Amino acid sequence: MGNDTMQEMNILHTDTICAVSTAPGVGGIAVIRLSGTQAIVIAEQLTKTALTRPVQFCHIEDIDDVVVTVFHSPHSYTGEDVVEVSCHGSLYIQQTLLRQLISLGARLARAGEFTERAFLNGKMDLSEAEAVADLIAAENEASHRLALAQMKGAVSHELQQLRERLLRLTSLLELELDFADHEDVEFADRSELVRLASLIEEHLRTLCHSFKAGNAIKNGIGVAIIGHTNAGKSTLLNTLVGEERAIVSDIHGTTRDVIEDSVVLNGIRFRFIDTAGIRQTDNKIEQIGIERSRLAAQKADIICLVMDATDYHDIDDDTIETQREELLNGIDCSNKEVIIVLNKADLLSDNQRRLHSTHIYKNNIVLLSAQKGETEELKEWLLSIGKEKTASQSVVISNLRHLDALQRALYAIEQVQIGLQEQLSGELLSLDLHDCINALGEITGQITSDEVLHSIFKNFCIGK
Ligand SMILES: Nc1nc2c(ncn2[C@@H]2O[C@H](COP(=O)(O)OP(=O)(O)OP(=O)(O)O)[C@@H](O)[C@H]2O)c(=O)[nH]1
Ligand SMILES: [Mg+2]
Repeated sequence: MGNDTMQEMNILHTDTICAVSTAPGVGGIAVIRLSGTQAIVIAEQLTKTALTRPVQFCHIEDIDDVVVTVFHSPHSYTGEDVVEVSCHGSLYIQQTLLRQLISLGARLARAGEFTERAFLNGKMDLSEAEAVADLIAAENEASHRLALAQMKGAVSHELQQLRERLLRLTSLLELELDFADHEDVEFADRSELVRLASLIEEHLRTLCHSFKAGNAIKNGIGVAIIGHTNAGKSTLLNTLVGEERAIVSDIHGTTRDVIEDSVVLNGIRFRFIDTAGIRQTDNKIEQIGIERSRLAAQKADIICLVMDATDYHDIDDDTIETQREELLNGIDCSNKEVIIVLNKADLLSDNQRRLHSTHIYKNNIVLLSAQKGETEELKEWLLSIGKEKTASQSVVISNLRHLDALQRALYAIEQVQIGLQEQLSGELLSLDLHDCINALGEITGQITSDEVLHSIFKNFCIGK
């Protein structure tokens, strides 16, 4: 976005906004936030007090005793004058104060409008603003750490590095264009251009690749529990999440729909998805359920293939292969981990156990009793996969909008590389180079539209 547009938007945003910034509902304390040119004047009228100190105790007649904190522009979250009124957390007090603020000239803030203003006033770039929403939504250690790093500019810093390399590439190309005007000067050496383009390509590829880890951290790792009817899938789900989420019965075909619940293990979130047992059936509803099981398997990062150990005399390699084919037929498992869970271990005789155990160590098999809550080994296994899936060598991207822009930037730089190979003219190369720079600019918000901004900030909470 150009400077002119920025200024226009700033003018549009000079009205003073207000909102309750604490969670909706009753609490010990609630914070009402005001931001805009009239914030301090309006707060002074509300409290009938001259707000001369940064933090001031005030009595608002017939309503409440409050603490008012004043942040003068530009040293505030939004960059504007900001006032925070901490009142007692009754809904009645919150509503009454908001009504008074509105009657004094403030208007209710839209979702994310405070952060939107912080972005428009240059307090943070767009990727940092988006990380604020992620930080608020973070519910475990890994996603919190990721959002915090992004809010503190990890992605922006990375993009800045890329931008510098791209600008260097642009200036080399421009130099070449200048040379091209003098026919007597030899064509510029392009090896530095090739080297820089390949560095940029590699950098972009690493960032795109990190999305997998970012997504696993932010949205959790999907674990689909798949198997024949009555194998004990729902029992396993209940044991893993520690509550009776799914109905368990000895009737085959009990579960008809997908049931999802998540658990955080060692700071990583796992989304367990119980599914309808797979079998041949004429029942229409059950058929739909089975189709959903397949979809869940397709979408999952990990598949737990649950088998009833008592159904097999000896769990040899062929049996496992047949089961895999039968249950995962047509599902692309190339990017998934499949763990075979041999359930109902408590019903096995010592002899059967011995027979099974020879194969267990060879294949990805966990022998357990879901009913008896024996899931430690399975959890350890899941964790080791989870750690791998959430680990990344580089700064981690976790936002789909960023991934989309990075992929476009990658495509553009690949075009530059092809162009270099084919000895295309500098003019043609610079077109693709600009596409690359523009795509990156969309992430930090240097290039953006109202529409994009609106779609980003509408997902924020009101008051942030
Ligand atoms: N002894 C023993 N019984 C189990 C175990 N796990 C499940 N069961 C029993 O097996 C039966 C089927 O369990 P579910 O968890 O409903 O099986 P499911 O795979 O979800 O079955 P569908 O929903 O029909 O596909 C129930 O009677 C459970 O109590 C186990 O580890 N040991
Ligand atoms: Mg079930």
